[in-house]
Amino acid sequence: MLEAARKLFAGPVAFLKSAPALQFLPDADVPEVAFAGRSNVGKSSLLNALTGRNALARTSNTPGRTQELNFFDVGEPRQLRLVDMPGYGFAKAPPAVVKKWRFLVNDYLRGRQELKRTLVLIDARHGIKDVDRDILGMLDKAAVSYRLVLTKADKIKPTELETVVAQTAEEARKRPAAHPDILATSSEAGWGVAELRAAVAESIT
Ligand SMILES: Nc1nc2c(ncn2[C@@H]2O[C@H](COP(=O)(O)OP(=O)(O)OP(=O)(O)O)[C@@H](O)[C@H]2O)c(=O)[nH]1
Ligand SMILES: [Mg+2]
Repeated sequence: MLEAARKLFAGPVAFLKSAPALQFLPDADVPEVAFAGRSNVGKSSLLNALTGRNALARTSNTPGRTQELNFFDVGEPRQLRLVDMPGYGFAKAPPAVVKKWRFLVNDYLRGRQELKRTLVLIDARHGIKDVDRDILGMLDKAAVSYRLVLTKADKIKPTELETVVAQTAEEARKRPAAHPDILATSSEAGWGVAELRAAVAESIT
């Protein structure tokens, strides 16, 4: 699977379009894998690391960088579409904006036929928070298959990482739509990126 995954991401990756609302979604004609998670957790950075392109998805120190659903096509002929999404739980944005993002993300996640897997990113420094549980509960209820991915693993000690992986796995086991295995990643250090590619390749085959 690692080799198949390497091949999948060795080909071209191209930005397709941004959808600020559901009526702008592209035709659902390719399997999709979406990146969800709190603002600033590292969704856009991990998408870049996964595709090996530094500046494909825009990243920023300031939470709330990604404001639309951004679609990226992978492979020639294209085999996969990655979806970078706005973050949730961003308290500083105006309430109307937060609400708009939440509806956009939730409606997309619940209603998309071609969505094969959602990657729910969790900051390894904090573990699963109540704002994360809200979205996990929504995914469980809608039976949308997802996988928990820890980000920014370079920011904590290996022993701390072990603890948060174990705690996250324990919670994942109790959630019906969650994949039981937890991936620990660092976009900065490149950790877990090959494994994540394999997980993505596996979810579309
Ligand atoms: N140390 C470290 N920093 C990271 C890592 N991943 C992301 N960051 C930093 O975290 C910040 C947020 O990253 P983004 O990828 O923009 O986060 P996002 O989840 O897309 O954020 P929104 O689009 O605002 O929801 C940036 O300053 C990144 O450089 C990582 O693995 N390690
Ligand atoms: Mg982003």
